[in-house]
Amino acid sequence: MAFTLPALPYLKESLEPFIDVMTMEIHHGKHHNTYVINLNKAIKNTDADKLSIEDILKNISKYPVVVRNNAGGHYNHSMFWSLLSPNGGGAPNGKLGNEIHSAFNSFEEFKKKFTESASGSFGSGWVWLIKNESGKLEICSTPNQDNPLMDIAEKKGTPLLGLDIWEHAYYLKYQNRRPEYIEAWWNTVNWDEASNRFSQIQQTEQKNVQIK
Ligand code: MN3
Repeated sequence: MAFTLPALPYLKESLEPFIDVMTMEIHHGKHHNTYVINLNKAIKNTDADKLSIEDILKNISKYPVVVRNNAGGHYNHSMFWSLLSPNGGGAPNGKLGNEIHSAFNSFEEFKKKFTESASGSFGSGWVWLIKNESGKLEICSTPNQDNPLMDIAEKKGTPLLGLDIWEHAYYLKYQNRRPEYIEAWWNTVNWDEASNRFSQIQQTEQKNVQIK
């Protein structure tokens, strides 16, 4: 089954002024679409053709680099769009809010650390908030289109939030001013979706415990 480009869950102009419509058009319609096309081409008539994107990522060391780049690109961007919202920003409530508070002392402290990591990462890549393998929340970054689900990742875990720091994500509006893009992005974060992801991880863990 071929992978497909997911439709945006909001209008592409609706994230203005934080993320401009031209960037959304090219980032989603061209960059992400190219990852989807190249992923489908790379896995055609291979075993990966029948797998979920998550199952491909978990065993990514078994695949050629073209699959790594494009499977990562497809997963990362699909997640990225779902974690943006015209009604985004603010801080998370509920369980995720509490967990961030206990891991980083405060939401402000978490935001500061995440921003520092995103501003300071060299070159193209992603910054993540993950639930790591020991069940703790952690900030980490990956180069290129890698992500923390990959078996080759330095820090492994399930991503709750991801920020694209490739220049294609911000250059049309912000040029070299990555810190301004990061500051603007916080206003678009869909914390409800991040909280949903957090609950889903907890439910999966509970099911796994019951099966054992
Ligand atoms: Mn991108």
